[in-house]
Amino acid sequence: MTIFEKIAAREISAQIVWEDDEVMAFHDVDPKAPVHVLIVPKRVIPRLAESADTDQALLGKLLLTTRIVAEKLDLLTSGYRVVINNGPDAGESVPHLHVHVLGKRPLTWPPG
Ligand code: DGP
Repeated sequence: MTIFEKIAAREISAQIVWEDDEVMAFHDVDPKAPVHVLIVPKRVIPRLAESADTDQALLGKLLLTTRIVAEKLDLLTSGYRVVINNGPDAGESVPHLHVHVLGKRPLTWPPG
């Protein structure tokens, strides 16, 4: 099981922001901004590069869930960044696809 599957199974605790039968959103344990939430599909896709055409609806759902998180955590006006790290050069550390939502501070561009 991945760490995020264990969170979904309540074997590891997390501060959950949103959940339904397909996805869950919870606060990152090592936040890089005042708001740093991860959105994770309950069905494991290891990373974006290993997604398939049949994952289209679930991938769309992950992006649509960013709006729910932004509404819940008051990011709609101030703005927020959505990030997916894929593979070593991007710093991916958990092999279970996840979308980062970062906000509540100005974020520099380009990212490091
Ligand atoms: P990435 O580098 O894109 O693979 O991001 C993985 C993120 O997962 C990283 O920001 C830290 C977070 N993380 C790792 N383990 C846990 C955990 O047990 N609980 C929570 N809430 N977040 C975790």
